Amino acid sequence: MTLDGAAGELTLWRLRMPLVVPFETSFGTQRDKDVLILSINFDGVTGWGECCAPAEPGYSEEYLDSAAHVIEHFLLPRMAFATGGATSLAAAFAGVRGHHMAKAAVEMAVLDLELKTKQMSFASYFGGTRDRVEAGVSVGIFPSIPELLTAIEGYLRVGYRRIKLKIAPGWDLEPVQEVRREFGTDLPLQVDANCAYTRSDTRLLRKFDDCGLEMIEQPFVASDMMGHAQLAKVLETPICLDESIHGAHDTVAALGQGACSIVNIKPGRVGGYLEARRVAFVGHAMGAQVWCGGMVDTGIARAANLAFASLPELTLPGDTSESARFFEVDITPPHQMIDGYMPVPTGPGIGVEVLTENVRRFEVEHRTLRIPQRALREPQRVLESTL
Ligand code: OSB
Ligand code: MG
Repeated sequence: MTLDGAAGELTLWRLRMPLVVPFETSFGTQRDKDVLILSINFDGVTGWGECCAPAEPGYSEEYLDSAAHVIEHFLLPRMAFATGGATSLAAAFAGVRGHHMAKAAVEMAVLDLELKTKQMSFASYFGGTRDRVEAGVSVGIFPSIPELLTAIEGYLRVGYRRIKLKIAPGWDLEPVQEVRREFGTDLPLQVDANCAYTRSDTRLLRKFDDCGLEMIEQPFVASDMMGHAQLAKVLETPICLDESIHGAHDTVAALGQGACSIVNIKPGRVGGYLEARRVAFVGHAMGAQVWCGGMVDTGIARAANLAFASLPELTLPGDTSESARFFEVDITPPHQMIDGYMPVPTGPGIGVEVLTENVRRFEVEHRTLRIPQRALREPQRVLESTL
């Protein structure tokens, strides 16, 4: 698929979708999902992409409006040079540093478009080998321990096979110990600190070694590779990195210096599914365990993530939950768990239909942009004028 030779159109949609319950993490409480999705229409086919950048720059530097700006002003003009389709986007976008979530959203839409025309699913394109993946759930911080236990009981009752607890100073050892007491030592349990601790908390973090956790995710700030490497030497609990890993090179560096033994791969954070696959391959080759994270995704990114999670290199259950974990009404038919597993979509592209009436229902605004004709006809001139 090439985007030259005919007119293409890209629409940026900003939606606000209510969450079924507030989601609290160490960087704040989320009550709605503000999300940027994009559709690319080309020759009668529509490809959909979702940007995982949250409304505010709390998880990383990127946020919804920064992503929309970068897509409109810097990525869209360069799309015309991606004449080899999705696999050529990285080279076309190379002059724009960072902004992985913005780039990933465009890549998802182009891949969806391309694979729909080829009648191929994301999972088969990626090399997925499973038709279902274990369902895991990320559980936020609660106002009290009884409320946390009630929420977990509900997740276990519907079939989740792995629980991840968000932790932060003041909400860490005690809730984890209470969860263990209530649900036993066989429950696959892990914690995610979202960068909330520092090296001076090492003594506290060592106490998690008695809790039988599968891993502790991102205890320190993203840039503190050395801190994580030193922590790993004194913890029995394996360290998983999320915010620190921006691509395959970071993965090699983190694993090479012993900063982690597990990687949470979020395709948006690393710039797209193609780079996410490289992270999975290199991580697996270096002996790490890798799994697919989530960003409170709508049915679009959830579909693509399930396809990614079906790769054989992804050896641990991910934050691959049902749509109902976050949304009563989604913008695709809901992804539903069956016996503790999430089915991997099999249809062309992302493999799920986008319900445009629901997109309209949650729409805050949209903006349709033409993939510039001048760019399509005279790529070299536009390339020179945009660099
Ligand atoms: O750190 O994994 C994280 C959600 C938003 C931002 C960061 C994280 C999360 C989650 C949610 O843990 C995972 C999900 O979407 O189920
Ligand atoms: Mg995380």
